[in-house]
Amino acid sequence: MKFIDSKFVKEISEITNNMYHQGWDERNGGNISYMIDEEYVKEYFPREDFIRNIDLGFEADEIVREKYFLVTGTGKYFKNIIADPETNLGLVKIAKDGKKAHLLWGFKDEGRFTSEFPAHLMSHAARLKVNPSNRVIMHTHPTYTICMGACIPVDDIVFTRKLWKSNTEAVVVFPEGIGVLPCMVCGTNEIGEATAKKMEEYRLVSWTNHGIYGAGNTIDEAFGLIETVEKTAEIYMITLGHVINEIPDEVILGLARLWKLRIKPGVIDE
Ligand code: 2HA
Ligand code: ZN
Repeated sequence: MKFIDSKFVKEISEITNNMYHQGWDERNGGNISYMIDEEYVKEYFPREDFIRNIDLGFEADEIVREKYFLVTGTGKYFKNIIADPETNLGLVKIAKDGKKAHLLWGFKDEGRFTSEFPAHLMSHAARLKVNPSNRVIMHTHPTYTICMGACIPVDDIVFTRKLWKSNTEAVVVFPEGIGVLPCMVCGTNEIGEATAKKMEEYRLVSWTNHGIYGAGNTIDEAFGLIETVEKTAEIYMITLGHVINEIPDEVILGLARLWKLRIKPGVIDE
């Protein structure tokens, strides 16, 4: 079987098409990286003939060296991936020295990975250290999440509390809360490092005035986290200034008891 027909390419093609249709990924907005275990890569590329090397522009953490990532291309549009994955996606192996990536498949038009690949690799490294099963880092521009970030202080506890108080699903889906970064220049190592630092604690990081990062063991987990934040942010923004029935703290604590959740301390008074 060819790699283009693999479940990995299919999953990314389908989810990016879905995300585009949610209205989250205008133009070249958004990027995804999916770590693929060696045993699967070897099924498709037993000889590992590299097409070319691509500089990373930073030194990747040891935990992601010699690991394989299927990643979206820079300047590429989510809406176009499903029709032409081999141009819009690339499969790379991070070199042993951590400074470059070997291209195994894709980026057919001489392209390279997303400008946010530093943030992705640093986030993968941070998540893998707390959860060795993490495989996916997903970045996108969901409208209401960006609106909400613009309307509230840049603070993990405030954002988490407002989400938990607006939709009973929120605390159940992300009991650890959400990390928040101020507006920063994207595509840099600095925003990558700041994102990765938050990823030590959270699977979700909001980039104020820009979008969101989600992490997960699967595409479904990362997407599910982001869509729950976005749905909740939509509820928050539509009801902003009108709310009478906010979710009481006791209900949030009751949900935590029912689902045996370890919720982030300091968000709800106990
Ligand atoms: O890849 O979303 O953050 C385009 C972006 C940059
Ligand atoms: Zn972005």
